[in-house]
Amino acid sequence: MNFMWKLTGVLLIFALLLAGCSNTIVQPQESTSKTVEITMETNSPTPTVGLNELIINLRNEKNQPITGANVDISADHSEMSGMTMNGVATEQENGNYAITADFSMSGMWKITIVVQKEGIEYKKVLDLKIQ
Ligand SMILES: [Cu+2]
Repeated sequence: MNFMWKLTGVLLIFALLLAGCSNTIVQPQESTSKTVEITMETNSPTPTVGLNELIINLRNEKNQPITGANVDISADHSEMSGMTMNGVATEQENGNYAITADFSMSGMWKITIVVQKEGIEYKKVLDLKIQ
């Protein structure tokens, strides 16, 4: 018996799926799940130029206040590049986190709220009109 193994045209194709290469940059994800509900209000219904208090409220899917979170706020004057301020909101009662911001100009400001809780990051971007 003569066994002839004719190995012709054996191509080894290594498909390297580098799906994990984006791990170096952790981008905050837009909060699409119901895990953290982020809402914001201001101390005045018609915020004007100058000091304004922003109150962020955090709720879970059962509408219970979320405590012990880290809440980073940044504000960008939408019509101008480089006019940015940021800070950490101070926790209050009932899932509220407050920060006082000095808006130097009227117009539309983009408020970016980044919430960190137990290693998970949630993000919400809102527009705020300063009169
Ligand atoms: Cu400006």
